[in-house]
Amino acid sequence: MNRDWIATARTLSEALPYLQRYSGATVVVKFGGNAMGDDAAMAQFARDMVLMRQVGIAPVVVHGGGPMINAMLDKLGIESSFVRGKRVTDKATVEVVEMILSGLVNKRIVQAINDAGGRAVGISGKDDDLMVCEADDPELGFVGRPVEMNVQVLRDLTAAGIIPVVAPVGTGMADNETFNVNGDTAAGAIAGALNADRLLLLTDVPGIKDARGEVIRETTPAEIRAMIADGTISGGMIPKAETVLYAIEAGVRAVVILDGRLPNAPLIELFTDAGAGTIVRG
Ligand code: X2W
Repeated sequence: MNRDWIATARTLSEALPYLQRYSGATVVVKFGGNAMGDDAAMAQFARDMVLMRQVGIAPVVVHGGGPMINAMLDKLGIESSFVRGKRVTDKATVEVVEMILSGLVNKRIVQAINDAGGRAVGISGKDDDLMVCEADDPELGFVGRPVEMNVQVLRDLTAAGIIPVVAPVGTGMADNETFNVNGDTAAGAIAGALNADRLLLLTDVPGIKDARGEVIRETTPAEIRAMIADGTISGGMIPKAETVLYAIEAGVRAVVILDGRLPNAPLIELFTDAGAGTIVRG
C-alpha cells in the first residue's frame, strides 16, 4: 500500500473528534483582500468552505477587498487615504467601494464556491437590512459603524444549506445611505450577532506576535488589551485585535487570526491538533 494513502486515511481518522465537536457549529470566516491569492488559491478556499458545509458546519463568509478597491480607484484617478486602518470615504469613493465589493469580489467568491459544488448566495449588509450603520467618525466620511444587525437572513440561508457570502457594505438609518464598513469590523459584528462558535480572520500575517516577534499560539482578551496598551500590538493589527475583543464580548466562543495564504488554513485550524495562527478564547 502506498504510504501516502495510509497517511491520508490517518489524517481523516484523526479529524473525527474535531468533526464531532464542530458538527452544527456556526463559523464566520473573514476572507481579507490580502489573503485572496490567484484563481487556484481562491478555488482552494472555496473547497474548504464546501468541505466545512459538507461535514455539518454552517460557514458564513464575510470578505474584504481593500487591494481591489485601491486598483479601481487608481484606474479612475481617485486619490485615497487611510486613518487608523480605515479608508477615508467620500461620495465618489463609496460608489467604487460598493461596485467592487458587492459586484466584483463578492461574485468571484460566490462563483468559486458554486464551482466547488457548494451553494453560495452573495449579499451585502444592505440585503434584508442585515447591517444598519451610523457614520463612524465625521473625519472618515461614509465609513459605517454597525449599530443594528438583522441576521435572520443568514440563519435562513444557512438553514437551507446555503453558504452566505457577505460584502461589508452597510445601509443607513436614513433613506438611500451607503456605508463602507471595514471587513474585520463587519465580520466581528456578524459573528457577534450570530453568537458564532468561531470567527476566523484570514489575513496575510501568521497571527499576533509577542515582543520578540514570535507568533502567540493562544491568548486572552486581557492579554490583548495589555499588548495594545504597551505597543506590542500595533499598526494594521489594531483593528483586528479590536474586532477580537468586540466579538468575544458579544459572545463568540473563540476568534482565530491566521494566515489565509497558507493552503487549507481553515482546515488546519478546525480539524488538526496543530491549529494555526493565534487563538483567543473568551
Ligand atoms: C474597507 C473595506 C474593504 C476591506 C476599504 O475601503 O478598504 C474601510 O476601510 P480588506 O481586504 O479586508 O482590508 N473599508 C472602511 O476591509 O478589505
